[in-house]
Amino acid sequence: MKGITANMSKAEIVETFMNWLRQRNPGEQEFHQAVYEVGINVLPFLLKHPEYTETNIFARLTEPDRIIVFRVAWQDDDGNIQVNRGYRVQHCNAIGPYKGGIRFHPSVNLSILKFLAFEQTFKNSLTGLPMGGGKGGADFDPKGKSDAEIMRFCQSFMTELYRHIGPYTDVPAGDIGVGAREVSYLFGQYKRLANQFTGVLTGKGLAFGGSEIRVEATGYGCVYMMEDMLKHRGDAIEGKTAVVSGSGNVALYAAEKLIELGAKPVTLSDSSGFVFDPAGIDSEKLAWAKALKEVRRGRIAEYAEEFKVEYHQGKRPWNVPCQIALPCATQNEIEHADAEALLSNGCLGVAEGANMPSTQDAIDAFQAARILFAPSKAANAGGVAVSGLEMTQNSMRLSWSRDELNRHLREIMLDIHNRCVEHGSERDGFVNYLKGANIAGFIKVADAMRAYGVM
Ligand code: NDP
Ligand code: 2IT
Repeated sequence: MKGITANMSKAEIVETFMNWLRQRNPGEQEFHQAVYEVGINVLPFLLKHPEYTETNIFARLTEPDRIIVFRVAWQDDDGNIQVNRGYRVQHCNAIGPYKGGIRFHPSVNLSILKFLAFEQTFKNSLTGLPMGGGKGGADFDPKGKSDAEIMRFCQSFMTELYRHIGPYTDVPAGDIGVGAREVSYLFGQYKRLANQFTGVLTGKGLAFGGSEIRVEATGYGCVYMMEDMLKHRGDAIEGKTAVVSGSGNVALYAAEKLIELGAKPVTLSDSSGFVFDPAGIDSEKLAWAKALKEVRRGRIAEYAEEFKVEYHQGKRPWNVPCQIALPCATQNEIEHADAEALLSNGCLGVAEGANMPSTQDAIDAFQAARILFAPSKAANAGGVAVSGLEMTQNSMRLSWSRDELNRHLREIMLDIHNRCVEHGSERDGFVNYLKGANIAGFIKVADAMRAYGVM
């Protein structure tokens, strides 16, 4: 890359690259953060691999293949016409069709979707399945909307998006604010416009091409990753106290798997606060929490009222003592002071269920303390992995059993763990899972890009 010379230190190389990136993408802080998190490992690796440097692959990978931005107009229940902005970032299809979720949240902007699509490309590569990276969404707030409003919004959103996606082009799925209900409305509208019943979205209902285990996959996969990291250190997940943030799709099924494996989740949260249940969230209480969040769409504060436990309004759960922490809500929810609090309370490991939940200085603190740290592109890859298996089943026009899919998910997570160990082990035996995931994810995409020539 221009400006980078062989005699530069690693820090100078990363800084030179980041200056170039920041100038090209002004104000896109989350995107800068995500590229830095990969660049600190991949840029030094490139020095030893001129085949990638000569072809300028990392710089090319920071430029999405294309970005689609569109108006989404819809009518609310009072008859008012509302307008939102819709996006699809088609980041890289070097190893398969663009694949990644759709997020509906008022904070959605181009920086957030570019960071998510960039991350998705490496995550999908790590799964070993043939999927490229993409992400989409809208600055639409589903909170407080009626089912009819959600339906009209989804139909309007898909009316533009449908011409840009397809089972061999781009296969969206859910993310924050997009669950089974929204995927169903989106798929229904796609099917109607395209007059085709194809595997164009994943996370579909089981009655119309969905896959067993997809709902559970991200949360389960995250706990499997923690289990494998602990095993690799000669430890076990059984008996560990776990702090979980979020109370959505990822958090609820992470808690479910923790309980099943004999660990004790003690917190859940939402954007209003967190509940602390020192006795542990057991299966019965979790079933209640699932009904609260998935059916009644209530707030987590109600859990505290129901089970007479503490509710901490406006706070995140990282000051609660635990051995393992699973951030499963959103980006940058663990800041440096939170990381310090976790460490001083004896936390042994963090597995990121959410995408980029730890800030860079929080990651630095975890790594300096040599605790187990699984970055999101490895720890939450189970969701998209089962999405990949949903695509496979749709192509084959058959459905696999729950046991078979859980077995596949378990194997894929172990394989990701082992590839992190392969590429991230340091001389003293410490495994830098972030470095391992970044390099393993990068190599496959980079090799495909080199093979295609300049494009
Ligand atoms: P959901 O919409 O089901 O749940 C999101 C949860 O996070 C809710 O409890 C929500 O609280 C909370 N949350 C969202 N935004 C914020 C915020 N700004 N501050 C505090 N809390 C917040 O989403 P998912 O569970 O699907 O996604 C959670 C994370 O996991 C995201 O980072 C997503 O990208 C990632 N992920 C999801 C996958 C999937 O398969 N669904 C796969 C891989 C990663 P509230 O209701 O108050 O907004
Ligand atoms: O961040 C993610 O990996 C997801 N939201 C899931 C993507 C997918 O296509 O299943």
